[in-house]
Amino acid sequence: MIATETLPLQDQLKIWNNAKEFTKELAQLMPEDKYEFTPAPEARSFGELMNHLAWSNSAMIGMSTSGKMPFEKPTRNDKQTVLNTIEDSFGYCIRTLAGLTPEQLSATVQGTSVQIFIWRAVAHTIHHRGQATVYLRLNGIKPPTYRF
Ligand code: NI
Repeated sequence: MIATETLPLQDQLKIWNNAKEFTKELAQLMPEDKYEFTPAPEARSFGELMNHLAWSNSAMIGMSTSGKMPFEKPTRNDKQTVLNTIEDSFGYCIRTLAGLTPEQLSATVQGTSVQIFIWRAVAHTIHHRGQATVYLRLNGIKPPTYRF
């Protein structure tokens, strides 16, 4: 194993907790009857987008830390399902990361460090949440100001 510098776990958990709350806030702002809204026919609906954003985190963190995906991909994209996915998936990631030892945090899985998987999950979240803010704007809803 190669010892590497990592961002302190407490700082990483702050980022994840903030991401969970911010994502939940966006999901709450979209009215239930707009969860089917899509800006282009080939793009995901708002519900699909938010489910994809949230569920992917548990898949990436689960695969890199235990080789397993902890949850099935959600099959419904209604508001309550999305809110549950956010709660379950981010909650899983926060609990899992909080329980990792420094050795596990700097481990390498199939040639890629766990830290890289974590960065990918955070970058993926920001990527899709940025899209979600435009979905809100297109429905006349002011998204919350970005925070970190
Ligand atoms: Ni994606």
